[in-house]
Amino acid sequence: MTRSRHTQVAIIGAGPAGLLLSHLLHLRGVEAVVLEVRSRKAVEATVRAGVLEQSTVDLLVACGVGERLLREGFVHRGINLRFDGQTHRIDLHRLTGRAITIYPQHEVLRDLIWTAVAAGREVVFEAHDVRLHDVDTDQPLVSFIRDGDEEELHCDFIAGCDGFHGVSRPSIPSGAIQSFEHQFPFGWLGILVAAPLSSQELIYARHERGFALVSTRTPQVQRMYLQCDPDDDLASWPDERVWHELGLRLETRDGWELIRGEILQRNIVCMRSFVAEPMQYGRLYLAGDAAHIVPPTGAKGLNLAVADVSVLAPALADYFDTGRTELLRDYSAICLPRVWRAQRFSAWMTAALHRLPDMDDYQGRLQLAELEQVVHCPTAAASLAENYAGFPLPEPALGIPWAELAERCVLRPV
Ligand code: RFL
Ligand code: PHB
Repeated sequence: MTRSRHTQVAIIGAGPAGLLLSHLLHLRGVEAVVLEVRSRKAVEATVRAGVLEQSTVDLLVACGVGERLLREGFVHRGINLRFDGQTHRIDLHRLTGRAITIYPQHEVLRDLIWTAVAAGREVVFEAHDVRLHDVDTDQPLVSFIRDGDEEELHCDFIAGCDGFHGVSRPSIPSGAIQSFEHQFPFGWLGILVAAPLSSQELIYARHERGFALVSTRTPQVQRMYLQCDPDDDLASWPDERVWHELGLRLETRDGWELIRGEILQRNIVCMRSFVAEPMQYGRLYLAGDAAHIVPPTGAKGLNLAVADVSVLAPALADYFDTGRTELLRDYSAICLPRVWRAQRFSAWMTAALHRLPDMDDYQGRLQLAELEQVVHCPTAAASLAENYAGFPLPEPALGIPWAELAERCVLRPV
């Protein structure tokens, strides 16, 4: 027999968007159930983002899930741009007063899952065949299979937080949303390495052979990326080729050395930009990668997901508290300017640092001139720094300033 019950908000996906939304709603006394197709173990083991903007850190700390982040995260006050054999530091903190924190995405997820479980909130892992029904009515419904049995979750709203390949966005009739998409003709090979730090701060390198990035996870584990063909097979990237290529692309004239180590994990990701407009349909609200994705060069995806739910949570809570619908109505309109700003910045960083397959020498020189402008012109450096360190979270509508909403959202747990 089909088990049937009701919750206020059905959240599809236990990524950063879904789990943080469920937490923020809980703090405002709104009940939600999270449905996740993968196992808890798989979710907690997925290696993805590493860079958190200041406003992301501030929100996670303010809402009580930032204790380990503050203890174990690494605050970086600058990043390096490397080109033509030279390294140029962009001092994010001096230029913006803000910094970034290196704390892996799966650690954010572990903190959020632990908090949900401790509070007795429901996160259904291995929820299969999730389907959305009647999203354009007042009584939407989500069906799914748990342990072989069908369940139905009646709800007031659905939050589609199931990433780019999820089921939420495809549940919206074609024609009700407009999609903007761009596919880049290259991918990234990402590696996790057991080695000490090669650099105190991230290095974004532009080279004739292609882009390279040196990032970190902990003092003992480093994260690095190499531009590659999106159709490359991992087998075509044996250890020796990876190190050789990283060495060439990161070479400097000042004797800097890349520290090698055992490659613990490797994967290839494709690079795509995408925006769905509006980010809502009927009683379904999309957040995070379900609504928009950016190439990872600007380190913006997770931060955008957090920004979305910082708007969606108070909007839903406002509805349940007062019956007002204005914030929900304006959800997309509030989020999209930030989304497009991140799209522009990510596309710009990507174009400035990558080698296009058909690039000629002239275009290569223009790329170098662009980077020279950034490192030598203070206003250009400030613009990069502002975008990279990130902007304050959006001011939701109804004239309620973000600070006041945040206070209502996080300082009055039920
Ligand atoms: P997620 O993380 O993809 O989570 C979606 C969840 O939904 C589940 N799901 C379903 N559940 C139920 N039913 C279905 N039918 C489902 N289909 C999917 C999935 O299993 C998953 O658990 O989306 P969310 O929450 O929107 O979060 C977005 C971020 O994960 C993403 O934007 C970032 O990882 C992007 N990103 C970075 N962002 C940053 O802000 N800073 C960074 O430094 C950064 N580095 C990166 C990145 C993304 C990368 N890749 C993999 C493209 C580095 C890389 C290499
Ligand atoms: C990462 O550490 O995984 C990382 C850092 C910076 C980026 C993308 C990914 O731009």
